[in-house]
Formats: sequence, structure tokens, C-alpha cells
Amino acid sequence: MSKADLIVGIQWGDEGKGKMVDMLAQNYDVVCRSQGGHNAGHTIWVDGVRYALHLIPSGVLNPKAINIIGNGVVLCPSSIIKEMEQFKNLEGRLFISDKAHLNLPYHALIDQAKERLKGDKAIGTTGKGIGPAYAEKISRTGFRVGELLNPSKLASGIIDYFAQSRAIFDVLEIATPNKEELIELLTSYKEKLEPFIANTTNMIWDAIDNDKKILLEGAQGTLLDIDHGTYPYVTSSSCVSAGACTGLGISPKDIGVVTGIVKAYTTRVGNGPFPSEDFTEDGQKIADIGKEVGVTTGRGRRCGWFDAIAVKHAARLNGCDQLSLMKLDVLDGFPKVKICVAYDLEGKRIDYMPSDLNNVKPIYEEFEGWDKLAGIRKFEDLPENAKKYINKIEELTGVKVGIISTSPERDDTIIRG
Ligand code: 2SA
Ligand code: MG
Repeated sequence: MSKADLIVGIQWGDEGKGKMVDMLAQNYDVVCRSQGGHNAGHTIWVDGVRYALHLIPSGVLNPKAINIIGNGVVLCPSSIIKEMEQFKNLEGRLFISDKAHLNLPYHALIDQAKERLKGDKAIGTTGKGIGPAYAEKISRTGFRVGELLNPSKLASGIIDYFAQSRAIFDVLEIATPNKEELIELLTSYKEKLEPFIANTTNMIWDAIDNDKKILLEGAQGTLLDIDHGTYPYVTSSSCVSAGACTGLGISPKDIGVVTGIVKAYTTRVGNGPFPSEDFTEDGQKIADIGKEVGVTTGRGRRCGWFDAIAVKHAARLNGCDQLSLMKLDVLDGFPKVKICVAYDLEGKRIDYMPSDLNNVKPIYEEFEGWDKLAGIRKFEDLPENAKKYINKIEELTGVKVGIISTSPERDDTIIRG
């Protein structure tokens, strides 16, 4: 029996999980996604070819690995079909849970209409229909991937749903789909996806029983988690490690090493509180050097300093065995770097994350910067100031920094024993 190792984002997403998962996927037999949808995104370069991944697990770039999209994901058929076109011979290497929920074109329309109606209170979603697809799952009015196998029955179900919800769709100005066109669309999805639809729960149990090496790939990040994030400025899935259990059908006892991925600073895309956001030219400099632009929507990311309070909280929620510190080189050349070591909550210093982050101000400690990290692959070779920065992160969060990334290159990674 094996245990499944897990990679989870510890901030507001975009921590650099892509680089870690791509590196690690080479050593795993099975790579799984358990939550989120095509709101996630990362780009991978292999032998000079660019691959954009949104729904397909990163193991797709390892020809020997099997990739599973679990029941906890919301699957947009048109998005995954387009993504699949980048690869050859996916049959037998990609499996989609028949219990995953469908994210259909009208979900994106609902998402975008609701955001428009919210005006300046908008969440800043990716507009991909993620919230509405999960909302229907929880309301028990959703449709599942397995239903694609019978397009005319599914089309009837969708048309009935539109009839029941007509008043709401009127407000959102969303028309009922034409039934013939809908059947045609769903049939085209079925033709492309049928070979990949499977009972993935049994598949992953078999992998565990047969001692396969399994990697669970998180999407988004802990502070965007529907329960534990900065609600309502969150995504609609369970981004924490526990979510991987429900999203794949495995028990907490099946989880092995949990690695929390953190950036050496903090970014956030979309609206909502962000205590250590830097509005000065330092924040802009981090955004420029770190190329902080969303992979899925092309939106600029807000930037700021490492928030040790938020990371300590997130690491505890996930049960992190280690942290993987990404993009440390982006801070190269800053004369001083800062870490948020505590919050000021209405004049009181606190060292924990309150349920509402809106009223806290960051309390910083400043550190001397360093010169250049690219190419460094051993902890001993890091500049003293970079070592001090990492040691401080360990001290403040209580978690070992086991992996350090010193450039986007796969090999520029320090793995500490
Ligand atoms: P949604 O679309 O309902 O999930 O949006 C709700 C909030 O979740 C945030 N969110 C993300 N934050 C960071 N990265 C994400 N993925 C893409 C990327 C985003 C992009 O890799 O860069 O390209 O813009 C992601 N997906 C969702 C979102 O910003 C809202 O705050
Ligand atoms: Mg991303």
C-alpha cells in the first residue's frame, strides 16, 4: 500500500506549484487533480515547446504517468477538449471521474452576469463559471460528467432546469439553449470525451493497493479555500489538503507527504483583503520582475511581502510537512526585504490570522537583501542574507523550508536533505 503525496498552495494561488509539480511528476506513476476547474492555469516549457495546462494534471508530460481528474473537479468539456489537442495518445493516460460535475457554457454566463451585477463588490472571478457550477452541485441541481454518455437525456434535464429557474435566468438575461443545438453540442463532447470517462475512485484505490507512487496536485491556494479563505473573496472549491480526500475519494490515512508551496513574497489576483500588499514602487518592481500576470485571464496580480502569519495559519490547515519556497530570486537586488511578522488589529499586536482579514495592518521586520541567486543549487552556496531570510520564515511559520527555487529553470532548485 502506498500513500499519496500532496502539493498544496499556501497563499492566494500562483505560488509556483506548476514548476514543482512538473519536476515531481517525472517520479510519479499517477498524478491527480481533486478540485477547481479551468480557472487554474500554468504554462510549461518542454524542449522549447509551450504547453498551457488548466484541467489536465501535469503528469501528462511524463509519458509513463496516468492522470486522473477526480470527482471534486468541475469540468468544462470545451476547455479540456482544446487542452487535449496539445497532446497525442492520451487514451489510457487520462481519466475523468464520471462523478465530476459539468461546467457548461451557461455557468460562465451566470458567473459573468453576477459579477457585473455586483459592481464594485465583484469578487474578481476568472469568469469561467466555477462558482455557479459548484453552487448547482451543492444545490443538487448540477449535471455530472457521466451524464454526457446520454446527450439527449442530459439535454432534456438541462432544458427542464432552465424552465424551473426561468425567473433567475430572466434577471441574468440568459436565454434557454435551443434543444437541438444543445444535443449537438453535448454529442460532440461525448464523441471526444467518452474514452476518458471512468470510475476513478476505484482506479485510485487500485493504485494505492498496488503501491504506485501517487501525486495530488492542488489548484488555487489555501487562502482562496471556500471554508478557510478570505470569504467571500475566495474560489468555490476546497483548496486545502483535506479537500483532496473528498475530491478523489481517498481517506485521510492515504495521504503521505504534504508540501506547501509558497512564494518568497505574496501575490493575489482578484479582489479581497491582502494585508501585506505593497502599493509603492517595490510592489510594482516585484510584479515586473516576477512577471506576475494571470495565466488564465491575463490579469495583473497584486504584489506584496511574505506574510508569515498567513503562511503559518495555512501550513497548519494543511498539515504541511515542509514548505517549498518559490521565486526567491525575484527578490534579488532589493537593498531591503520585508516579512510580515504580526498583525495590528485595532491597536493590538496579534500573531494569528483572525477570521476577518479586513481590519488588520501588517507589522514588518526588515532584512538586508542579497545579490543574485540564479544557478545556486546548494543551500550552503546561498548568500548569508538569503539564508537568514529563509531561517526567519522557518522560525515564524514553524515549518521546515525543504525546497528552494532559485530561478524558473527546473534544475535551479535546492532540495535540502
Ligand atoms: P473563480 O473564478 O470563481 O475561481 O474566482 C474566485 C477567486 O479565486 C481566484 N482564482 C485564482 N487566483 C489565482 N490564480 C488562479 N488561476 C489563474 C492563474 C488566474 C488567472 O493561474 O493565474 O489567470 O487570472 C485563480 N483562479 C481563481 C480569483 O482571482 C478570484 O479571486
Ligand atoms: Mg496559476
